Amino acid sequence: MFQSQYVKKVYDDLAEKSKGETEFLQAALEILESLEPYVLSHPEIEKNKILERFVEPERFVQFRVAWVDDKGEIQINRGYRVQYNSSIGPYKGGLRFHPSVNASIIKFLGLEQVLKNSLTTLPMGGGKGGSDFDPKGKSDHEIMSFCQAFMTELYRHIGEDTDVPAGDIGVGGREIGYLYGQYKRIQNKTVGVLTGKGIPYGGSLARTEATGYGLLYFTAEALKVMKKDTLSGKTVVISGSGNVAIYACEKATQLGAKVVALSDSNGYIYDKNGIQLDVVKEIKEVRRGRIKEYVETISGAEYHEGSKGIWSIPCDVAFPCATQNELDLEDAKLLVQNGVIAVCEGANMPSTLEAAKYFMEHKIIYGPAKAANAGGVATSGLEMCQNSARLSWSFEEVDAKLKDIMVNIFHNVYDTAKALGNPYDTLAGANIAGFEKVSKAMLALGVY
Ligand code: NDP
Ligand code: 2IT
Repeated sequence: MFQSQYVKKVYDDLAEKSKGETEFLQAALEILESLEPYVLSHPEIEKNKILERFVEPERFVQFRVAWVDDKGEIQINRGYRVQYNSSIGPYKGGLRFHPSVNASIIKFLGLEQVLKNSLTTLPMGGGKGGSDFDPKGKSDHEIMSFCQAFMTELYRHIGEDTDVPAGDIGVGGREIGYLYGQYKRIQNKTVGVLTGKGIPYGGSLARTEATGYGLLYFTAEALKVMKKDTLSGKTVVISGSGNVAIYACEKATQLGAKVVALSDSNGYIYDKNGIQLDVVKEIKEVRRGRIKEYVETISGAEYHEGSKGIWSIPCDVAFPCATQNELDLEDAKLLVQNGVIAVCEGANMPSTLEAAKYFMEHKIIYGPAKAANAGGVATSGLEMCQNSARLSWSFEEVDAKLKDIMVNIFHNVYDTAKALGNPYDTLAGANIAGFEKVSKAMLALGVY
């Protein structure tokens, strides 16, 4: 598995200390394995124990969130913030509200975020946070009560030059509004301490669209360079139907592809004529409904129970945009057998390591999450710039910068993979390209 005794020991020690943290160890293994060539050719990494420090978060906060529901009953949830690495800038990364959230998931997301943020080329360190709070079925008032209680603890750990959270699963514009409102009331300061804010109070145009659009800009560049091809006329499958999936679908359609499927955690819809996104937006963004409601409006569309079945639909390009480990080796084999040419990740770690390796071995264009979905955090970085300058840029200006960043990320990843001898090993390309800057900064900053 490992060629370097040093890297093996770092992983083994981490595994010993992190028993039961499966997602965290999965991400750490994927990263450490692919960093080996870099570590072997840079002896200063081992000498200065950079890897041991890199896998250990600078700070991990867990806190109680007590709030009162609409029935007057007290509810208690767990809140988290991991401040993983600040060597290249303030901690930056989303907040996830989902019942599955635990320390392992927050740490895997935080570790990935460190390398992702480095790849954007903007000065942002890595962090992540969230809660096991389940927003599903909660009233607007309950969402607000929870967000206020959450921020009443979180505010002391964050700041516009310290740590800047944003959204992730279960945290969109509504939640960011309530969180930001509470921060402002406590601190009496109007600063860019959160991103993904609404446009009237300091948000950036194109942040809502950024992760999905960025994913498509990355994929279009990869198709152009690696296969001399375009998205025009391609059949596309996208899992999920949240923020990332919706705007991936929008940009894919604009680029001439036909998106035939979307999903949620209950099941998936198949529309052979191409998904009508206005109907999906009405269901998901306005009514906060379920994806199966699509077939009530669109005749001829099908709904299938169970979200995994989506990978059995033949397609040219697949975009997993729901959650971690939603695509395993069996799904990867099915996609390849059905002729997929590119799989680019909108979600974080949606493919298991076996699935990712299978794609790369079969010369499928594989866009690893930390590269392909970096458009969201990159545009968060642009929101921070605008807040600091007390300016707001036009949609076109932000979108053009986003596109530049995504094209640049692809080339950085691809060139690094080529230099390693395998242009399809984008996983190593992304990990090494992201790690190089972080490790150089850590070396320069002295022992900490
Ligand atoms: P949303 O909350 O807007 O949407 C999440 C979608 O994924 C929903 O369709 C949801 O279905 C589905 N989903 C969530 N959990 C599961 C699960 N356990 N099994 C199956 N489906 C599930 O979140 P986002 O669109 O923002 O996030 C999606 C992914 O993209 C996440 O991995 C996130 O980390 C990643 N990401 C998000 C960025 C952003 O800017 N928002 C940036 C970069 C990455 P259901 O409604 O049934 O729960
Ligand atoms: O996973 C991610 O990159 C995000 N959820 C976005 C983080 C951000 O700070 O915009």
